[in-house]
Amino acid sequence: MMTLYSGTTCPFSQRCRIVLFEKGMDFQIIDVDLFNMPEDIGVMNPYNRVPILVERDLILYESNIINEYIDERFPHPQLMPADPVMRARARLFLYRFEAELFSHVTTLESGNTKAAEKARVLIRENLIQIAPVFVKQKFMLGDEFTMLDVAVAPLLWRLELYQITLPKTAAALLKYAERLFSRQAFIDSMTPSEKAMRK
Ligand SMILES: N[C@@H](CCC(=O)N[C@@H](CS)C(=O)NCC(=O)O)C(=O)O
Repeated sequence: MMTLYSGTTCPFSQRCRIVLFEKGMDFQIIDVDLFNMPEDIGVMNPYNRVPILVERDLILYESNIINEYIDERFPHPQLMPADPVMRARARLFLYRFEAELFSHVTTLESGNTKAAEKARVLIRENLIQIAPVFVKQKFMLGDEFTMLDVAVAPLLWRLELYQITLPKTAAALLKYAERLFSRQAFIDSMTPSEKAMRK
C-alpha cells in the first residue's frame, strides 16, 4: 500500500491527495506537522519537505513526480494524456506552472511578508492570462480532467487565503475553479484545515 506524508495545509500535498482519491485505490495518509518536521522527513527527502510517497522500498518526493508515478501505477482514470505529443505538452505546462505560479505560492507559504505582495501580483497576472482558455473548454487541456487541473486546483482553492482577488474578466477561470471544487475526489482530498480556508 502507498503511504503519503502530507502537510494538512500544504498545496503541494493536496495535489497528491487529489490524485490518490481520483484513483480510488487503498492508501494511507500520514499528517506531518510542518512547524515541527519529524526527523524521518529529512531522511526520506534531502530537501526536508512534504509531500513524500513511500511504496515498499520506493521513496519519492516532489508532488508532480509523485503524481506521475501514481498515474502510471494505477492507470484508471488516466490523468496524463496517452498521446506522447500531448503528454510532452502537459509536462511543459506543469513545468511552467511551477516556474510562473507555484514559485510564488512557495513565497506566500513561507510567510515572507516582504516578498508576499509581489508574489500576489504575479500570481494574479498569470491567472488572468490563463482565464480566456476556459471560455472555450472545460479543463486545462480540453474537455477531460487531467494532471494540469490537479496541479492548479490547490492554488485556486487558496485564492481567498492568499488575498488574491481576480477581476470580472477572469470570470471563466472562477467558473472553472468551481468545476474543480465540485469533484468528489477534490472534496475528499481536503483536510479540515483546508475546508476552513474558504467560506
Ligand atoms: N516543489 C515541492 C514543494 C513542496 C513544499 O514546498 N512543501 C512545503 C510545505 S507546502 C514544505 O514541506 N516545507 C517545509 C520546509 O521547506 O521546511 C513539491 O512540489 O512537492
